[in-house]
Amino acid sequence: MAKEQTGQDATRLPHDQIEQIQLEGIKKTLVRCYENIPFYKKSFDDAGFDPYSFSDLSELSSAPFVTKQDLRDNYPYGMLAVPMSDVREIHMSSGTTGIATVGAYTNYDLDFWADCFARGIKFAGGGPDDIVQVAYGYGLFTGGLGAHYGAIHSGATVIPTSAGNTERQIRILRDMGSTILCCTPSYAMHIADTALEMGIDPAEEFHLRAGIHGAEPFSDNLRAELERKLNYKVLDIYGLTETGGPGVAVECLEQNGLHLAEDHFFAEIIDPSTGEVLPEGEWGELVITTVDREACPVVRYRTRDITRIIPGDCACGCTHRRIDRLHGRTDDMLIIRGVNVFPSQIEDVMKTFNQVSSWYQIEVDTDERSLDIVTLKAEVNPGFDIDSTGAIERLQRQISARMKTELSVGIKVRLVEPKSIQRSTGKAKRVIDKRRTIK
Ligand code: DLL
Repeated sequence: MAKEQTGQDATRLPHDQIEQIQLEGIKKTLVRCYENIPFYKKSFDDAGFDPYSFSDLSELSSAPFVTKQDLRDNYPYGMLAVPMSDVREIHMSSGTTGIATVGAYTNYDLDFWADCFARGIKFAGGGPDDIVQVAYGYGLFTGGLGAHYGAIHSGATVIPTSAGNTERQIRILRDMGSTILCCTPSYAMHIADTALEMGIDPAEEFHLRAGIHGAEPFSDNLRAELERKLNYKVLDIYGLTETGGPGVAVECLEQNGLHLAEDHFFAEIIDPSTGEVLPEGEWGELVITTVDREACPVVRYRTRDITRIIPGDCACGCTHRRIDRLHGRTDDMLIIRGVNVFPSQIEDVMKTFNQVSSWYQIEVDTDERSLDIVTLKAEVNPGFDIDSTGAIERLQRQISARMKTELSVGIKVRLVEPKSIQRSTGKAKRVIDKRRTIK
């Protein structure tokens, strides 16, 4: 039987047509939120925002924001805009730092979610001839099923390995001829390193054309290393549980920013301290309004993620605007003696030293004067002779000096043996903030 083919290509619509879709969709979304979700009724009324008179996208900036805390306060079903009988599937954020946030989907929501992820597969040149191995975790996390539905939607064959069982994962990659790997970038690195340890050269023995990696920030240098080790193209995919999971934006082969799925998500960049909308090109916090999400629409959701809208058109021909690769979240930003630094920037500088592997953690603590002390703990590569006299100290000093030149921050560097930092099959834990621990 012929595999499913998707219909019209939404990624090539003229931009004024996309804006028309956004206007019509958001008009309905505002009214549906106001009439069906008591939280929005109160917050619009309190802000004096009239959803019925909305007639231009620029007016959205006068609507109030919604935050993760608002979603938590309305746990579990307070943000539903449809009757439960219309809900087909529910996902949740991990909730490790508080009450989980709930994301529900109608049939329509599931369809467009699949389509958004499938855009990434198509950007990678994928389709019915591809085998997509999904090594994101299946379950409440949106990565596994989002990639799964996307692969089916693109017409490809899907192998739902889920995260973990890395040796089996590697055998499947080699034996089944998987051409697209979907997982977090840190897990892709773990797969590559483990394969090499097993005596399998993934660049030679895997058949990958692309990796669709997201759910955590990763530097350009880490991307380059993945591409070298796995002999494929890495495309970055972005999304979050609160807006329906992966597929809000995804890179094309130009690797020059992530195309928003603007027919489903309206993006604004704001100054996180004032809430003011920033002009195109400026870095700030991404705020998302869902255009047509039925079960859990969000109006001006503050993602806390830092990016910018990239001005201009993309050579790939996709007409949807791009966001830049994410540096990190406002919550992850380190302020070291007044200088703002994201962990991925530290990673980028660290990765310019080929003696150092991709496994690192950043420890933040305070000294007796309450000043922040940041230590980069990073593994050396297996070939590096950790015992040779003075070599480690020399390298540590060099890395530290380069951090100072490139990022203007003082970072202590502690190099450790290979495999001494815990591996993760999902999102890697890069920052250990000891300041937040009660001693
Ligand atoms: O991480 C959804 C996802 C799954 C995205 C698979 C991509 C691939 P959450 O667990 O709710 O959802 O976490 C969302 O992860 O606010 C960002 O801070 C971060 N994040 C997601 N994608 C990227 C990315 C999924 N490409 C939070 N680059 C978001 C950097 C990312 N950070």
